[in-house]
Amino acid sequence: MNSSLIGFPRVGKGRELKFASEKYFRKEISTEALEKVAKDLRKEHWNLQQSAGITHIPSNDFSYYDNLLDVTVLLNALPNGYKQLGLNERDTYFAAARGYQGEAGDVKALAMKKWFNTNYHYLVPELFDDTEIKLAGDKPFAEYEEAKEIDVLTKPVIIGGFTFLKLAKYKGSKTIDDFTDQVANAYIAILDRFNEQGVAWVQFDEPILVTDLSEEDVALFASLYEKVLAHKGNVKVLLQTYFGDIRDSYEEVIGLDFDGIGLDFLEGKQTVELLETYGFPADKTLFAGVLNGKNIWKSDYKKVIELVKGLGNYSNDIVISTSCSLLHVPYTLENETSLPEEVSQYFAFAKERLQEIKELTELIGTSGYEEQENYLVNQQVFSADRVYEDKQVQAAVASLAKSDFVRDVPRKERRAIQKERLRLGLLPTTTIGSFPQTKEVKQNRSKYRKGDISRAEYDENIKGFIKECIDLQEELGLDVLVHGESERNDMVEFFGENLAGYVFTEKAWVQSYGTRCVKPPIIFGDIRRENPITVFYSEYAQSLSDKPVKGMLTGPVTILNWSFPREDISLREMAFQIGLAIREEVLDLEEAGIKIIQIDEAALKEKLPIRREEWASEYLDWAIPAFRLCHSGVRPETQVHTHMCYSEFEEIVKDIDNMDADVISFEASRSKLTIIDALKANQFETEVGPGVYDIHSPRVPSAEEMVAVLKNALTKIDEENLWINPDCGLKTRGIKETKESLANLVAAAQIIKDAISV
Ligand code: THG
Ligand code: ZN
Repeated sequence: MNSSLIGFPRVGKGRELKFASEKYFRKEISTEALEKVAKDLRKEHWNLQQSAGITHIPSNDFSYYDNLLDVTVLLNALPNGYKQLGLNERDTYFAAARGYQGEAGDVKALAMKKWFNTNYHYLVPELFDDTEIKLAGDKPFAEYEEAKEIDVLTKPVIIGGFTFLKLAKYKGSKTIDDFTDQVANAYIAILDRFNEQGVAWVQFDEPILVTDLSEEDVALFASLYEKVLAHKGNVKVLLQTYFGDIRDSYEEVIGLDFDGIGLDFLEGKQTVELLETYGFPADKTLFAGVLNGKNIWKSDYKKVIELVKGLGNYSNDIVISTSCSLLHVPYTLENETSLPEEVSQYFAFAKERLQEIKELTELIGTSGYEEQENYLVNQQVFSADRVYEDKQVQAAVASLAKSDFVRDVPRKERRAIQKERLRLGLLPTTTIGSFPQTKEVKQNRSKYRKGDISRAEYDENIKGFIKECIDLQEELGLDVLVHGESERNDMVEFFGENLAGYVFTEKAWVQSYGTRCVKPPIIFGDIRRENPITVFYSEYAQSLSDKPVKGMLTGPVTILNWSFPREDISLREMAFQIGLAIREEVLDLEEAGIKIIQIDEAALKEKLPIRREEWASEYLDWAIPAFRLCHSGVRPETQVHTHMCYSEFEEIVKDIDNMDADVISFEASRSKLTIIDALKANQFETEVGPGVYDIHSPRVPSAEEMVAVLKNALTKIDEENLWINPDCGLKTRGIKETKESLANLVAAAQIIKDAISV
């Protein structure tokens, strides 16, 4: 049986690409040195897939920053603002990705958004009226040749024209229809080049097909591909979808001249039903996404083989594949030295998933596969009991009552009590929580981890960082302070490490955006808080200042969404278990004298179902209560904050308000301020801090530009309700740019306050 991969992690098993790129950004290495690292990684990854016997090995899944940005460049659609800097090709690309501030000019980065329901972020293409879309790059063709040179015949992978058009922002008066022909012609030119190269299969990724589409959308999709496929020549075209089923377009899709159709049988709830209802064309290959590309648990061979055999009812030309790109899982379990065997035996990361594919393709073709060694070994893992239960936690979740989700005093009344207690005045300034993770901060953690310093020394150092952080904020004149989070690697990993029921890894990195990676902890059993987690640090920080210092926690939905979840209990059950643990921490912080407690739900929207009809029933109906569970036990005078990243929560504004926080801060600077209109339209009650500058870019914003953002915000938000803050935590920034940016922020606040008071 043939096998296909949709994409492979590109950052490298030791995050080589990350470190090389960051050195390049700091001008420590040359373009050639960066390219060498990239080329070596591609080679290693292709060889690995080839030795696992994968028949459809992807190329062009590599990217220096983001695959959608690659397509934007390939289609000549990079905004002029970047081209006009006059930098070389690579640096123009990075300017679009990261923003640029230097001799050549000053431009912001493209907006960044979540890639469907993952923790990966893409850069949003911007189409202007004078954008001329045409084939303008060489990357996919060059990477095909590069692989061919080492005797790997690959399947080039490109994000498809429809997904590109649907995810783009239209900056002028032209709309999607005005660009469709240009896009079709560009993809025809792409296919021409592949024909010249003798490429056998090309994969066009169209994940947007798993979202709710209108009839017009589907018609546009169909007309686009009718044009493109008429020119495919000898190249076979695979339409690849993932992250769900394509219920709105399946009927049209099977009528188009694709040679292969890639469907997701794991997240696609209705995929089998679609095959059952409409059949699958005999002249096409079914690329069956049956192995999880997003989670790290071993595949159950019995289930996979039965699924694939069942698909034989619809097609006798099946290629087995992962459900989505393996970009979303870590590279290999081999990197883990301290996971006990009774834990690691359950896991398969990207490299181990390859091995599974290899074994499965062999087993599926073998009669009596149930007696084969590989099958038996796999089944042993699934038949043995896994020890992970905590009956007490299970009982606590089972006995939750309505009142456990409600604060005693309604928000409007709490507000007066809190104003009286905190006396912050109009337009308070604050930050989201983390401060720059300097070399010293990172060294402290790694020294402690290696056993080079004792816990006492470690904590002494942390106290030093906290003191520096508080002093800095006092100097800057911020109103509500934070302790800076120098004890945390990542806002979720940190809690994972401090909660029973979690296991965590050493090097299981997953790319989040650009060079940034996360190491999601793994929910292995029932979750319980065994000891206070943050109280020591928050209490110390508060002792250093008369101003309020926020206690900083991560909320249950975000902890869940940024972990690898269990597959044997529901997300709801896990969220409530984590909610109970965070609730205990909240109450301990309050007891320790912390007056403001921030519970971040940075990733609240991440697992919002892609299909609107499932929003409430499958998600919001437990996600919002899980957050409320954390803070419903505090006294009315304790102010609860929350924070959300990459917001785009216009459509769930009511649900956000219903989290019943007192204050929320969110990202609003890279994307437009449309969210503010939505707040007004929905009579949003929670006080708000729409971020006044983009922290994901090293660029220092001027006070004037923040004043403009604030003036705009004040046209829609009552001054009594407005907070002033950056749009996210500062951990990825350098100290120098942070000081400058925050000084400008405080200055901007003063300018606005002065303007209001006259
Ligand atoms: N944590 C997790 N997911 C996230 C964020 C987070 N997703 C969205 C948002 N924040 C943006 N993503 C990141 C991801 C990683 C980093 C910053 C923002 C980051 N990572 C360090 C790096 O790659 O160098 C590694 C962290 C470490 O040293 O432990 O800075 O905050 N889960
Ligand atoms: Zn954020």
